[in-house]
Amino acid sequence: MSTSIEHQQVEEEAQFLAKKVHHFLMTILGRLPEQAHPIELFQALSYALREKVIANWIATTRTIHESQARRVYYLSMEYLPGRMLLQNVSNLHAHHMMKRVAHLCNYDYRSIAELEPDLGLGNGGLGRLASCLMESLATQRYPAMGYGLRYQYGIFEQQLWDGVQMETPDCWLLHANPWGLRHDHSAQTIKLAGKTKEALNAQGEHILHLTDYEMVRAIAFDFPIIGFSKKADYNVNTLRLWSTKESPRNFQLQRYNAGQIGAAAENTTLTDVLYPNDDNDMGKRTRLKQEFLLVSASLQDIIERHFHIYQEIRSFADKVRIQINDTHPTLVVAELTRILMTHYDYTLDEAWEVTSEVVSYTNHTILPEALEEWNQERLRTLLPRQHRIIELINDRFLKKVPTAEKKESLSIIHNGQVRMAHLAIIGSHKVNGVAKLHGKILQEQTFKDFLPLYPDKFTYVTNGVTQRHWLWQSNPMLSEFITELIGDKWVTDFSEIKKLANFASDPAIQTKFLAVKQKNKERLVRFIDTHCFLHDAAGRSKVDKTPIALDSLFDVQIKRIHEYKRQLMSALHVIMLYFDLLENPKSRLIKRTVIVAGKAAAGYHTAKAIIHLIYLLGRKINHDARIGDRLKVIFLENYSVTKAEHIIPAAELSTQISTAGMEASGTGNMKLTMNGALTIGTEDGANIEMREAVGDKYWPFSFGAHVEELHKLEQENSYHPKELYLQEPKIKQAVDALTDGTFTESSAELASMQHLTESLLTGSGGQKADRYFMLYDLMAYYKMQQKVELLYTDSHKWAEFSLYNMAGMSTFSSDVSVKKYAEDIWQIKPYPVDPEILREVTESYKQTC
Ligand code: 26Q
Repeated sequence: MSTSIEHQQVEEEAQFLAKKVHHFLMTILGRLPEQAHPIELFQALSYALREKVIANWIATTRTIHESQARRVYYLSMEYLPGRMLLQNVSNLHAHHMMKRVAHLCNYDYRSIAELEPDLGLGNGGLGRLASCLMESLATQRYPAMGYGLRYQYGIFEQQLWDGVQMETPDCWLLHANPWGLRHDHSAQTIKLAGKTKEALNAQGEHILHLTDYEMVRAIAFDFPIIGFSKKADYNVNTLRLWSTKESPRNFQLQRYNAGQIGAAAENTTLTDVLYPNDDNDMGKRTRLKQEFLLVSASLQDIIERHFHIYQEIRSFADKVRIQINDTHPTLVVAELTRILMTHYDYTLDEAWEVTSEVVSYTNHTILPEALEEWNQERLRTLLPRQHRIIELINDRFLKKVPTAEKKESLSIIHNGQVRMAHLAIIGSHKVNGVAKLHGKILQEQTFKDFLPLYPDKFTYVTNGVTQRHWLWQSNPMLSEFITELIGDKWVTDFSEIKKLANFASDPAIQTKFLAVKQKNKERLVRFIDTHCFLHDAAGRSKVDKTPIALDSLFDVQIKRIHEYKRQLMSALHVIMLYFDLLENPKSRLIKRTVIVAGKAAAGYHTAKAIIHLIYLLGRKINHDARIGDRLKVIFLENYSVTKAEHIIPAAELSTQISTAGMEASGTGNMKLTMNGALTIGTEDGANIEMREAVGDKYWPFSFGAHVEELHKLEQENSYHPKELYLQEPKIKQAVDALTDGTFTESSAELASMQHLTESLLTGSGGQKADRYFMLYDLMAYYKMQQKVELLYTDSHKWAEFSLYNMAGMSTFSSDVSVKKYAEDIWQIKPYPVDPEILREVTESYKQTC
C-alpha cells in the first residue's frame, strides 16, 4: 500500500522527469513536444530515465574502485537483453511513475515503450543466460562487468514465406538507442596479422614483436545494468560492448585506392553482424577476428583499469576474475599470457600461473559438431603472436601427459586444427557444465581424459533465469497473485516461492490461478491477432485467421530449431492426433493448440524443413472442417525475447523433449515452469533437477529413453529406425503422411518433406538414420500426451500441479547460479553502493539541474 507521502514523491518526480523529456525533445532531438514522433518520445523518455540512474552508476563504479574489490569480468560474444526501457523501469520500480510521466506528455507509456526494438545480440540460450546472469549480478550487488560486441545487426528477423524461412536484417539501430553510452575515450586498438620479429624480454624469455600489422580500433558503448531495488540505493553495473563501426580510422584507404572496396571496409564492418549459428560455423575468418577483437579490447581495458586502481600488475591474479561464456573468447588464455610476458616481463611459467588462476570456462554444449576448432594456418596468419603462445602452452602441457595415445587425445593442436575447448580447459582454473547431467557427461565422456590431470577442475553450475524479468516484469497478473499469497520477498529471494505449496491444494486459490492463466491466454491470442503475421510466397504479409479456442490446452515449444531438440517429433505427434481425430472426433479428451516458435540457422536445411512441415500442418489442419477447434497448429514468426514475454505467461504445457544427453541445460524450461506450465519432458539437462525439485508426484509427464540406454544403442549399433517404422502402424502412418500428399501441394514442398523422411529412415548427408532417436521415443511421447489430456480434463487438479511446480522452482533463479559462481569459482563478495559516495555523486548531479 502506498502512502500519500509516497504518492506525493512519485508525482513530484514524474513532474521533474516530464520536464526533462521536454528538455531532451528540444535539445537533443530538435523537436517541440507536439511535433515529436512517438519513437522520439521513447528516446526522450529513455534519456530522462538514464539521467536518473547515472549517479548510482558512477557511485557503484567508484565504490568498487575505492574498496579495491576483486571483480569478475564476463566475456561473451552474445547478449539477449530484449528491450532496455521496460527492463530498466521494472528494476527501478518506476512503472507507475513512468506511466504518469508519459501521461503528462500526452502519451500512453506502454505503447511508447513497445516501440523499442529488442536488443537481439545473441542466438538463443547462451546469450539470454548471459543477460540473466548480468541482471542477477547487479541485483545482488556483485562487482562485475560484462564485455561483448555491439553488432550493428543482431539475430536476423525471421519471416515465413509460404512456410519457408527467409532472413532479413535486424536493424535495431535504425533509431539511436539511448541506453548505450558511447565512450570514445575508452577506445582500444587491436593488432592483427603482420610479420613477427624474435626478441627477448627482461627475463630472457622469447617473445615476438609485430610489424606491418593491421590495426582495428574498437569504441566502447556502455549499457547500464540496473540492479533491482525498491529504494534509491541500487547498484548499477556496466555492460561494455565494442564497436568498430564508428571509428573512421578503420577504413583502409590504400586498399580502397587500389580498387578493393570490400577489403577496404573489412575492419570498419567487423562488428556488423552477429553470426547467426548456434552451433559451430567453422572456419570463418571474420568470426575469428570478432572473437579476437572481443578478447584483445577487453583485456587491454581490464589491464588499464587495474593499473588505474593499483598502479602495478602483480596483484592482477588477486583482483581479477575472467569468466568465458563457452569457448568463443578462449583466445583470452593466449593473449593474457602473451601480454604478461611481452609487456610485463613475466616468464612463461609466471604468466601461465596468473592466467590459469584468473580465467574460468563455462561449456554449453557437448554436440561434437559444436565444439569450436580453428585451422592452425588461419590462426597463424591472423594472430601469429597468439599462435606462438598456443604452441608454447601446448608443448608445456604435453610434457605432463604420460602416453603418446593420451597426448594425441588431449593436445590443443590436432591434425592442423586448434581445439578451443582444450585450450580453455588447460588455461582455466575451473571448467563448468550448466546442469548436473551435463557436468557429468563432460567429466565422464567429452573431456574424460583430462580428469586424471585435473581432478578438481571440473564442476557444474545449474543455469537459472531471473524471476524479475520472467515473472515480475513479464507476467504482472501472476506476480500479483503470488504476492497476495506470500508477499513480495520472492522478487529478490526466490526461495520464498516455496511458500506457494501451502496454497496449492486450496480450491479457491486454484480458481484464482486458473483465472490468471485464462487472462494471459486471452492476452496472447490478442497479441497473435494484432502482431503475428505470416507471409505469402511473394513475401506479402497475410493475416492468418486461425481462431484459437480459449478453452484449449496451450501446448508450447519455443526454442531454436534443432534436430536434437526434436521439434520434428512433436510435429509427428500432431500428425498422429490429426489421424486420431479424423478417425474418431471423440478420440481426444481435450482441445489442443500447439504453438511453436524458433529460428533456424540460415544454412541448416533440415531445421528449415522442420519449420516448413509445421507450417504445412497448420495450413491443412487449422482449416479442416472435420477437425474444428479440437486441434490447431500455430507457428509464430520471429521468436525473440519480446515474443517469449507474451507466450510464456499463457503456456500450459511446456514441451522439453530433447534427446537425452543432448540439451546441456535449457532455460526456457525454467521460465515456463515458473509461469505455471507443466512439463512434458525427457530426462535431459536441467529437466532432471527440476523434476527432483518439484517431486515425481507433481512432475507426471517425464518420458523417453534415458541417456544410458541411448548410449548402449549407439555403442552396439543396434538402433534401426526403419524396423520401428515398419512394426508400429501409427509411426508408419505419421511418417508416410509427410510425403503422401496429405499436407504438401507442390513439388518443392514434397522435396522438403522427403528430406525429413530420409533423415528419419535412411539417414542423409552421411548421417545415421534418426540419429536423435525420434522414432524411438515417439510412442512413449504419444502415450504420455494421453496422460496430459486426462489431467487437463480436471482443471483444478491441473492448477494444483501447476502451483506445486512453481513452488519447486526456488533454485532455478539465476540469483542462485550467480551465488554459486561467486562463491565456488570467483570468490567474490557483494559490494553495495557506498551511501556516502552515492550522496556525493548525487549532490554533484543536482548541481547540473
Ligand atoms: C561458435 C562458433 C562459430 C559460430 C557460432 C558458434 C556458436 C554460437 C552460439 C556456438 C554455440 C552457440 C550457442 C549455444 C547455446 O546457446 N547453448 C545453449 O546454452 C544454454 C545456456 O547454458 C543451455 O541452456 C542450452 O541447453 C544450450 O543449448
